[in-house]
Order: sequence, then C-alpha cells, then structure tokens
Amino acid sequence: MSARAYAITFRAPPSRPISQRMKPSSTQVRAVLQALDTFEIEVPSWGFADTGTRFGKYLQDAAAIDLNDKLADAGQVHRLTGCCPTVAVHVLWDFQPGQKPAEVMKLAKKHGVRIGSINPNLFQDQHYKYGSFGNPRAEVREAALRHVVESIELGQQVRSDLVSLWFADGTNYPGQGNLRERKHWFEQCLKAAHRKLARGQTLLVEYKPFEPAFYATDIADWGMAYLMAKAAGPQAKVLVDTGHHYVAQNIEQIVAWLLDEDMLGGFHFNDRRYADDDLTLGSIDPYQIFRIFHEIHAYTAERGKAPKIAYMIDQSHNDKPKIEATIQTVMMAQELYAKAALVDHAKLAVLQGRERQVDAEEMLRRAFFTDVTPILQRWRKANGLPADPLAEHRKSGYEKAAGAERKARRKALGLGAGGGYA
Ligand code: RM4
Ligand code: MN
Ligand code: MN
Repeated sequence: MSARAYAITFRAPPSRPISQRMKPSSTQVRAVLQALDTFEIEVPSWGFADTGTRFGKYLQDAAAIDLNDKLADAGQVHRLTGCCPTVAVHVLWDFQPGQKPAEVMKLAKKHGVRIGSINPNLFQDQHYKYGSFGNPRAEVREAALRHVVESIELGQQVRSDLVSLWFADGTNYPGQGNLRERKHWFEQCLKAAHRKLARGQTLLVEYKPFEPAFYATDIADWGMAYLMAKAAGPQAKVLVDTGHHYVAQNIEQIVAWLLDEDMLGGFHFNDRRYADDDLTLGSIDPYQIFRIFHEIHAYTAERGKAPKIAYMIDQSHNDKPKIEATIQTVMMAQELYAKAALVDHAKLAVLQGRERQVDAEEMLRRAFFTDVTPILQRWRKANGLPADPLAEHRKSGYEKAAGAERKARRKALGLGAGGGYA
C-alpha cells in the first residue's frame, strides 16, 4: 500500500475532545433553526382516545370522549410545542351523522387548531368482511367509493387538502381471491375517487404488509402503493407509515426513491419492535427516523427547496397518558429532524465521491449523537414556547382537570367500559 493511500485510510483521529467535536458550528445552528421553522407535524385524533389491542383496552379518565375533547387535547399539544397546527380525523370515529363541517371547523378554531387529513373508514362495516375497493361484490365496492367521495367532499368543506386512504383489504387463504382482478378493482375505484378531487387536494395511498389480512394484502408494500397512486392520477401520492414494514427493510431508501420520483406524499410516524406496534416514535430505533430525515434534508439541499411532505403521527397510546405520549413524540420528531439538519451535504458529497466510507458514515453518526437540546430551547424561546413542553404540560394540571371532568361526563352519559374503538 502506498504511503499516500495509507495516510488517507488511517488518518489520525482529530485531537479535539469528542465533546468539542460534537458542538455545532454557527452554520449548523442556523441550519437547524431554519429547519425547525418549517417543521410541522400532524397529530391524530385517535391518539387522544382510549385504544387497545384485540385483547381489550385499559381505560383512562383523561382520555377524550368526543371530537371536542380530541381537539382540545390537540390544542394543548400545539400550544406547548408550536408545531402541530392540524389534527387528523377519522370520519367514522369523529364525525356524528349530520354534523355540520362548518361547526367542526369552528370547534377546531376554538381550540387553536385546524382539521388536517381526512381518513375514511373502509374496514369496520360488516359488508367489508371481504374487502372494500377489492371486494368481489360490485355493490360493496360502490359503497366504499361513495364513502371515499364523501370524505373527499368533507375535506373540501373543512378546507383540508389531504385525504388519506388505508385499506384493510386482502385475503386470508390461498385461492380465496383473484389477485389480479382485485388489483384491477382497486385501480378503477382509485381512478374514480381521484376524479372527485378538487385542485390542491391530495390523495394519499398507504400500504401495510399484513394484518388484518394474513395471506395477501391488496396494497402490501411501497411498490404496490406507488403503482396504485400512479394509476389513480397526478394528485395521488404514497403514504409511508414507518410501522408498516418488515423488520429488516431499509425505509430511508424507500423514502429516497419516492422523493426522487416525486411520489412521497407523507408519513405516518410511529415506532415498532415486531409489527405494526404503534409505539412512540423513536422509542425503539431513533436512528431509523434520523436516517429518514437525513434523506429528506439531503434532497432539499440538492434541489434548493423542501418537498411538500405531510408529516403525521399515527400512534395508539394504549397505556401511556395520551397527551404526554403525543408531546413526547412531537419533541422526538423535532429533535431528530434537527439532528439530521446538522449534516453538511456538500462535504458529505465530497466524502462519497472520494470513497471515504468511514468519514462519510461518521458525519451521520456525529450529527445523530450531537446534543441539539440547546438549539431546540433557543428556537422555543424565540417562538414564545416553553423550553420543555412536557414539563410544562405536567405543571399545567390539564391532565388532572380533564380526568375529573371527563370521568364525571362519562358517568352522566352512561358510558361504561365498552364504547367505540376510538
Ligand atoms: C392501520 C393504519 C392506518 C390507520 C388504521 C386504523 O394500521 O396505520 O393508518 O388508520 O390502522
Ligand atoms: Mn397508518
Ligand atoms: Mn398502522
């Protein structure tokens, strides 16, 4: 090996102590503050309600009972974090039949938030036993399409530009369905739904490998979601739910490819250990989310413009206090987004071009291990927000007051341990 190659390969480690090497430069601080200025994340209404597993659910006094409670809780999260102005809603779980969209908008406004993505429900009604858009019965496919169209119209009425589609469709046994025919039904229904979109509305197509179907899920992975979104029309994009992948899958590569194809519509963030666990973001693998954000920042740096991506949370806080879990999630998302913004993309490109594998990887590792808390606190202070939203929430007494009031209201309404899923 030549002396020159030796010098490159075994470059002596920098003599400065690690703590100093991890201290962000003023350029990095600026990059992080700028990134935080544009980062918003949508909270799910169902994250404030009592949820559980198929084995049952444990109830919390402070859990939201109705849409007003959910919007109030979301308002508390936004007041403290300043980056959650919208709330995702599930049509079936959140809207009463005949409820006026204008009233819902007013309610959201009262709590300082707006209605975000509209999620139709295509899995709870009995007629969806064998699917919705993939159901062999034409009348069920038509009913599913009607519900999606109603959801699109509802989105227009509440001035929300996202309709988010997740299908529980699939089959449980080999031979049960014609896989290609089901694909065709999906294409037809998605096209028909797309025709109803207003300008500015986006249709998000989510995928999930299994559950509730355990043999063949109709939209099982990002490639299938990509094809379905393409078939639907130009306003349809792919929705990546971080929990909807097999364990070893490289999610950031999927993100990079979808970005490159201009087909990444948004995220449902959560963490997982086994399957679709819906655990708190970053509780198991924060580096995974960092790597996803790194791909997005790299793309933004290259194009000079941030892509339009809907960052959304999709979690069920089965046994954690719900607002605390949501604040924890939002803070984690901000922190990882900030850490990823530390990476100097021009420098990384040089290292990549020179095949400096270890140094390139170190750039990512160092960014990940840098403490960005002081920058986050500075950003919060500049925006009139508490330095520690979680601590502030605990201090506020919100949970206790909500618990007492909702417990009494549940009793007055005669709501027992049963109740709807969300
Ligand atoms: C799915 C998926 C969807 C959610 C449904 C209820 O696992 O993540 O986004 O709406 O659950
Ligand atoms: Mn999801
Ligand atoms: Mn899920």
